[in-house]
Amino acid sequence: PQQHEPEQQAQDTQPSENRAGTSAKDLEISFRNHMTHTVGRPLENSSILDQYHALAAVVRDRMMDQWLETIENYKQHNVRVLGYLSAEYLLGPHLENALLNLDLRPQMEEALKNVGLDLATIAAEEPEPGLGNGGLGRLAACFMDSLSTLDVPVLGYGLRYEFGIFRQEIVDGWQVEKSDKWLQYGNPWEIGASTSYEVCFFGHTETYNDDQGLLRHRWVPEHTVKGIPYDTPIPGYQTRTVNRLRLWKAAAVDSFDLSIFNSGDYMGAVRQKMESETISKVLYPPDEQIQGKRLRLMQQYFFTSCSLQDMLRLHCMRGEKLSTFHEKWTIQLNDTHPSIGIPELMRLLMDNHNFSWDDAWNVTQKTFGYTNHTLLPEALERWPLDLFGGLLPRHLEIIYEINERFLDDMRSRYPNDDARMRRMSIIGEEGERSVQMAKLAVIGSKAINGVAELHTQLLEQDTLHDYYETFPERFSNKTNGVTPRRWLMLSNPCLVDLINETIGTRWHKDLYGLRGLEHFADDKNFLARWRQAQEGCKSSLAKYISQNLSITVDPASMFDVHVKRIHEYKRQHLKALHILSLYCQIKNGTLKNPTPTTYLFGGKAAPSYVMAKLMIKLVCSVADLVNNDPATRDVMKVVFLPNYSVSLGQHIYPAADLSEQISTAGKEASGTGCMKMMMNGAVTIGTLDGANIEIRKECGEENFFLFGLTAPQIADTLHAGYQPRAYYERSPLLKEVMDGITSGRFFGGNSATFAPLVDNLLSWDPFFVLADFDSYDTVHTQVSDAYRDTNAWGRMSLLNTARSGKFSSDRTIREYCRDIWKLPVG
Ligand code: GPQ
Repeated sequence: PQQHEPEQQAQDTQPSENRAGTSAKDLEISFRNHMTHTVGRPLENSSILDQYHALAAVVRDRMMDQWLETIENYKQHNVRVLGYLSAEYLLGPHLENALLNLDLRPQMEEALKNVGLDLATIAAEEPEPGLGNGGLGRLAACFMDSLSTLDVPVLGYGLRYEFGIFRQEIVDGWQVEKSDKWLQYGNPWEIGASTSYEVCFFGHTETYNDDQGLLRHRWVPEHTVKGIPYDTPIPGYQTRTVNRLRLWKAAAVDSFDLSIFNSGDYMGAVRQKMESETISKVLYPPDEQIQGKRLRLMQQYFFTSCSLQDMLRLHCMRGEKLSTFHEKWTIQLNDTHPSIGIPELMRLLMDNHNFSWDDAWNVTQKTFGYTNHTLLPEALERWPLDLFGGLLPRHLEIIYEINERFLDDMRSRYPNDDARMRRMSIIGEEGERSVQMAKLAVIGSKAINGVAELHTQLLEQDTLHDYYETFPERFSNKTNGVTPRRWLMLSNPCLVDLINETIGTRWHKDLYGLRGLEHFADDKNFLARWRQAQEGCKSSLAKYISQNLSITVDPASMFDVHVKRIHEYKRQHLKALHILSLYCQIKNGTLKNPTPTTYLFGGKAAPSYVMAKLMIKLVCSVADLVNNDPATRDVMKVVFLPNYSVSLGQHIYPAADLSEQISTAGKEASGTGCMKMMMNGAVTIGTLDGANIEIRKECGEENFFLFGLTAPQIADTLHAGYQPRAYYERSPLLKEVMDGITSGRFFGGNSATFAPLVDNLLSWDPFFVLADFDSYDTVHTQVSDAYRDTNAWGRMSLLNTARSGKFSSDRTIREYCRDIWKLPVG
């Protein structure tokens, strides 16, 4: 068969070969081969882990030709390339995704069956590379999938953390963190490379006269580490493009090591080595909460500097002059974490390549684009000047110069406006003086974007208003998306079979194609099959819950899902309070015939975020209460699923009936879990926040459950002086719940544990939980009623999937390519 022939037909019989002509027999031979030559174990005596490694090697083999071809192709055509810089990539397991994208799955299943093995069992052995915290890292992973699928030349750059996001265990309702040793048995998906770069820290700067007698600056650093690249191939779906994700590991510089070694200080040399390696040791787990730790800034500078040095080298290798760098490269900053790249590129061009300031700035400012992912003030990165200047003295000098030149320009645009100059300065003067990275990123970038319509509006009108007023043309919105390959095709095969059978497979690469399903919205037979597929997913999750948590949940009950990082602004406690209110109403007989519901929670709390950990404990305590009370346990179950991750997400999303997106309006930049659930046919209950607004617009307001204050109403309430206690006094339901927690009545007399949480809500409630409670309760009643009408609910569910086309990351990437990166899309 031709390799480039478009594949549009649904496949009802399993082909003996895939599109590239690979047969099950080929794969079996290759598997046996790798078992012997790569793993070195007889198949009969192999462990599942051995089998996984042999299998991964088989799949990797199939990518290598395409990977080399892709790189060769970029070289030959001297194409413009995107450098995507992100401190996080939450990739999820590779194996099954690669099989899907390479179109090898049926053949591989058959090959394994022929040797008596089961693909799913082996795939479950793969440790998940959890090199990210949540939405931001997962977005980077979805983008990589779409970039390859759309044949866009990209090099993804990041950090190869030895320990990814911690593994979460729940002990007596409390989160306990365990280290994530994802590399302990080796990583078959990465390929070492021979290049390496040096990255410096500390020391001082000095001026000197060069050969021509010109005054120049240089950095005399104190400490140097080496960056070693590890490449992960990223295959596109049904294309030959395999792009590269290059992650840096920190190591000691050999010569440095050796000098101490030669002086006889062996232990000192080893300590140096260990200290160097610390830089890429562990991912910082706080999400949207800065801690200002020096090691974190070292991580950021380390991977950004390696990546820039790599791009400059590749540029020169193509025979190009550095003055054309911005023509051949465009660099996207995934939040401010890599924004140190702006002064770093300036430094490399000026100090190492003799550029003048103006020439260096011209290249730099035309190279970078900056994506902002949050409006929360506590999440906007700022570094104390002392810390920053101590670690990166030359960069601080460059930042001062960028700032001075920028403010000079602003002073001429806005004469006599000192307040504005203070607001626009990169150096924050309130409290401890600091470098404000978002401002640096805005000033040093050609393009700035938010990640959902409302978020971009708020950036423009509020957080970055001064800059927007000055350069409106640099700002744009790029609503997030998620890859339908992993989040629908891979995670929900039953539903996907039904969809393929009904409307064909065109939607795999153009998700708007799902609109074809709308024709079946009133077809009762079709809706019955739709429901059947969903029930299959729910039964499978119920089995997982029963096996892992010994809780029995009814697959026929409504699955009401709230999974995401635990954060006050995401309001898991609002939902917990609501469940308690239902509990009270069932107990006192005011709620007669409740809709049986399973309330699912999942998510990690930053280890240092005390309130978030208390929210987990609250959910688990509520679970203990309602799951064990004979009055409620048959109609409601509450489950906290430990260690929420990409692979667990793949299991949960297809089983969701109701998607909880209940953040305080104006706080969730976008949200992406909402999109995954929508694609899988969940109906959303949500506030007018982030991408919810666009989801509601796409699916129709009649297919979305809206509640809560809007962002302007929140602002007004705050302005008028928000008094949460007034809501408590006014709502008997809320009062009963809060009093029940305070008195210890719900929790075996324990009144102390949740006192900080209740006090916080009653006296401050920064995220308007009490203000939104009644509205949330009212709409939940509507949800419960709606769920009882099976056909009406099925219709809503179907229409949510059918209208989820906008939320493919393919659409998002097309927009970035068109508006910011100026890259052609395949
Ligand atoms: N997001 Cl700043 C994170 O996951 N981590 C972060 O540190 C920051 C943002 C999320 C954000 O909360 C979500 O609303 C977005 O959907 C997501 O980034 C991707 O843009």
